[in-house]
Amino acid sequence: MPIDKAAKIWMNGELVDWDDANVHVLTHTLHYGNGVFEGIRAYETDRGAAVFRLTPHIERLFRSAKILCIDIPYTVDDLVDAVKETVRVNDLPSCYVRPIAYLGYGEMGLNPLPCAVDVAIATWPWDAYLGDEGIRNGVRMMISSWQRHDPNAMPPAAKGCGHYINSQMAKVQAVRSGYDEAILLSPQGHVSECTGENLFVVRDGSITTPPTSAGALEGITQDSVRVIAGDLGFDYQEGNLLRSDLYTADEAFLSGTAAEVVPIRSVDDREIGDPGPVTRAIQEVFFEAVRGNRPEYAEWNEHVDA
Ligand code: PPE
Repeated sequence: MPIDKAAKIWMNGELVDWDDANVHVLTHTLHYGNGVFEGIRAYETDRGAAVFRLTPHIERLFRSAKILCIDIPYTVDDLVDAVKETVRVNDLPSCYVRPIAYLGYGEMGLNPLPCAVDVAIATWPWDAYLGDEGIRNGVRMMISSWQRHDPNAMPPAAKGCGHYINSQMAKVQAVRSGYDEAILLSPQGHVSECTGENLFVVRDGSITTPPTSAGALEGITQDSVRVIAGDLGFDYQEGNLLRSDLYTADEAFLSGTAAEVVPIRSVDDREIGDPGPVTRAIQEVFFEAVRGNRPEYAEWNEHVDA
């Protein structure tokens, strides 16, 4: 998806002009893929822009970094403030926010420990990731022949840059096969997640989402769905799912920061159909909550203007 330029990008504590936010071609992460990132959204609310669940996203960035032995030279509070500053100065009512901690220029070779750790935060307007039509009427999914990572090869709990080669292969296969998005299975054959989203199945009014042990990222939107589902009185649990559970679901949907909450219409051409009542109810509350229209979830709206 093409990027629309914003004015400034935060790099190692400075706000630099968009076109000057460059790195050297020998930047370590460019070669070996060891870096960590986050995807966050800010939404327009009555009180100005609010970053949705900003602090949990930055905390996850630090957990990812810990797993991959990247020592971020800032605190969680530093980066929470830096994201707010970046959103404020770019003056976009709603936008996507991309913090990344990467191994910089100056070292080569596979030992990452001596590398300088650089941090950048960019923001740009990003429309519905799987399309407005997808949000309204659902997306068509295929189960990829690519597997999710074995946790002892690439730890799925870390949102690592290089991890996303796996997602890209599944995405390419899905798009070239005429589907909107892919679902990946774990090496044990359990449903894991999508290329950049968690996944949920609804059966007899009860919602099930795969656990981290099936290779799913601990999604922050997934956690918002958990809370909203509970408040709406739906039964919700983490549990292993097989591909046949997808084919026979009453409803299915996915969640992610970029994608938001999106119904699933079909999996491998087995129709699930129009978005059902559980999916609709959760979607509705979610979209009200991100825009600050749900007082019970006010703590999720981290306003950029104090
Ligand atoms: N699984 C994966 C693999 C994943 O990348 C994401 C987010 C999620 C689940 C959902 O997590 P959360 O955003 O905390 O609810 N994917 C990010 C990257 C998308 C991209 O194309 O880049 C995102 O949604 O920002």
